[in-house]
Amino acid sequence: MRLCRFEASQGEPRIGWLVDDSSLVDLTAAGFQSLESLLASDDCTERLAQITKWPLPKLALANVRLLVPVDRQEVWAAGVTYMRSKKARMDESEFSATAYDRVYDAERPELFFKSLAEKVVPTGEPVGIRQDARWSVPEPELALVLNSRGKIVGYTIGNDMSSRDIEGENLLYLPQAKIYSGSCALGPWVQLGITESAAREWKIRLKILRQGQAVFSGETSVGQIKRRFDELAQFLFRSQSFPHGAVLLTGTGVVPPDTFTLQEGDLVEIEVSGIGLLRNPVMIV
Ligand code: DO4
Ligand code: MG
Repeated sequence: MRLCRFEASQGEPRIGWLVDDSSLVDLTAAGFQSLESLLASDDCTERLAQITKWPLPKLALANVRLLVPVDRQEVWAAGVTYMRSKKARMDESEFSATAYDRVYDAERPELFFKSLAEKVVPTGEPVGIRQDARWSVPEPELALVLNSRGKIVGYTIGNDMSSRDIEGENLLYLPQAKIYSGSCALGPWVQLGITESAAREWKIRLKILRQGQAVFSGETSVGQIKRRFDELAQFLFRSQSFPHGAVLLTGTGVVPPDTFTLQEGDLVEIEVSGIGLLRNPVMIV
């Protein structure tokens, strides 16, 4: 079951249930104003199964604009959860290599704040590369959608845009390397009702196009993530509450070669096999 936020003819954001690959049912007509309220209940899929028997308006996906699949949820991210990410980061910075090496094996994961909901970029809109960065990359990541009790209720696709030269210069610059305009994209929708073991079978694919030609493609499997999803979620909710729920990116396992940097006008495509495609052009911010 897939849920989205959408806008039809410049109106207020609405909640949609994708009934197939080309149409959605308008759940706002059934009284649902936010994804947050729908996802708040642990039995959300059963409730939806009841609601969707009602005669609700149906729209063509081609006639709506998809919005970010978050209302007020904070977005956080886990780091160094794949061996590939640990190696890339140890190569990127001799100065910080020990920190990455240690956190990969430590009990406590690396978790960092990534974005307020209102700053997240939806599919189709530009993600940013910093004008003061020399080495910028997308990070294709599976994102856990958590309700206010920390329960994983769904999954979406995330792009944790990063300035690797700024991060590599000094680990204390991590917030500047990770948080800036257009640095977080999420979408296109939330996939519900999937167990962790099913999600671990999914593939994550990254393709970067420049003037229509692929300049990088790579893939990984969600199963390569070192930590369990509930372990990551529990650490996020330790000593912190999220009254609106939260989204947690689970780290990257696809890293372009060190000679590669994004340019304005590139197109970033991230596909997660069980969810869909998140596609964003790149602009300098
Ligand atoms: O430690 C820096 C960030 C790591 C990260 O974003 C990742 O592994 O995906
Ligand atoms: Mg990342």
